[in-house]
Amino acid sequence: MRNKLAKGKLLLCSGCLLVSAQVLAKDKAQSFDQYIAEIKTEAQAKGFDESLIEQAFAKVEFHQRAVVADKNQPEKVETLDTYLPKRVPDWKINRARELYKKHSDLLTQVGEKYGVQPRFIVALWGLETNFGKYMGNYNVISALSTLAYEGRREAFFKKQLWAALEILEQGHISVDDMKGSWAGAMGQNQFMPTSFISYAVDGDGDGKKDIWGNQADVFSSMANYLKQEGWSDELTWGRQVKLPEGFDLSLAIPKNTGSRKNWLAAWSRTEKTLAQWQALGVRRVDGTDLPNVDITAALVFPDDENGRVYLAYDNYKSLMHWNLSYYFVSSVGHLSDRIKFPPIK
Ligand SMILES: [Ca+2]
Repeated sequence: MRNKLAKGKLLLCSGCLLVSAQVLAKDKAQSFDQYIAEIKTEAQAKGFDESLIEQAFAKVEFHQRAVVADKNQPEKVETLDTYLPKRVPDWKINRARELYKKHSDLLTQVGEKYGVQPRFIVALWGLETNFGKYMGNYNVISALSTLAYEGRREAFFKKQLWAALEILEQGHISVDDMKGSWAGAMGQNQFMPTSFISYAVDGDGDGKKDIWGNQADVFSSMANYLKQEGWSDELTWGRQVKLPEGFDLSLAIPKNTGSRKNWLAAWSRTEKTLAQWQALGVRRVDGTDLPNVDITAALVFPDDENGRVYLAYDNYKSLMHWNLSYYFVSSVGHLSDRIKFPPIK
């Protein structure tokens, strides 16, 4: 009898929990709907056409996974020596070289127009989406709405939403085909909507900037990004170097500068000519002299002074604008070097 009662209580209790979980889920859904209603009003106030707004938000959904992914970005527990072989494995190098060859006419044309060596376009393409294979399957309006609603970076994601509406308004893509990552990075080059507005171009001249499906648009948009951010095809990205014993480590950019602004300030404070670095005892990783060219470079430690050391050339700054991450930039540089050597026949 006592057992039965206890069991009955337990059942009743789990029933209560189930009901309250459903109520919570419903509350959450309702408040997301309310949030979308507010967003739509705000979009109207910004001057977007009412039918465009209705169409854009017609199938909007709250993506629980987007929020979970945003809160669980992996912490870095690697060094560049363990990271690079995983991020730039041999198969990816081979694939990059194959695709470089396959698209060489288009790449040469785009590279000359924008002044960007094609190997960097292919390297970025490979690292962002495995050469267009993994663009993300989230509806961008839903992903951005979810992240704005979640609130941790509401202002940022609302800005991305307005940019996404502008892209739809300009007719470059339909709402249903506007797919991206959980964070709203879109297409084969993973441009956030504001980057699309700033850098995307119509490479094939059909009137649309289609970074999802048109190869000329994808390559041209990437090259245009780099060019707008100061790229020079007379330089490479940087090179791995060796430091002499007792080297003054304060000559390098500190590891964690906290922001792009601080990082650029540290660059300006520490950059020197290659001749000056040579005089300080810095050498190529094989021990030979640095190139005898009149350019400046800054010293970076993606891990710390015991890890890999690089002399970074001005183009490194353009790549750090694309993604403020030493690991990302090192991967792009490394892959681009492997596309260059040995020469593709
Ligand atoms: Ca186009």
